[in-house]
Amino acid sequence: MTCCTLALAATVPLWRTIDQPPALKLLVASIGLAFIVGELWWFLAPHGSGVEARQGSDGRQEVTITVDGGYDPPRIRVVAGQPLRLTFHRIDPSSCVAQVIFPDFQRSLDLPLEASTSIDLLPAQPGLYPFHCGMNMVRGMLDVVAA
Ligand SMILES: [Cu+2]
Repeated sequence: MTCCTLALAATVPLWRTIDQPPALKLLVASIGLAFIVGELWWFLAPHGSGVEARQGSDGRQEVTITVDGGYDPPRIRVVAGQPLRLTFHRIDPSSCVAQVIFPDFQRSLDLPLEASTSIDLLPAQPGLYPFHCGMNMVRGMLDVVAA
């Protein structure tokens, strides 16, 4: 009995291809592609044109950013050539966001939990200046425009 069961198993393939109509293949591939594009858009595309910095005292631009799973607002529009003060208010306990790095300014800032911490920058040239957490997972963008 055992011999026949084994013989049968050998003749029936474990995996066989069931041919599907081309339209169905195309549909499944399209849905997959749509998900890939959507994911790239979600993680990489700029969302909105950014929040404008407010004018503080003595000609300084000021923005407060809430750190909670991400930077809110994630994109900040500031004017070139004017001093900028960014205040981070961290309410996210994750150690991931305990530090924020500004690679183009060669500056970093430690963010204590449940506190507001400020950094002063001088965005001299227009351009896009990303900032991110210590592990480059949480990201924000400074959009510096000409005065
Ligand atoms: Cu991180």
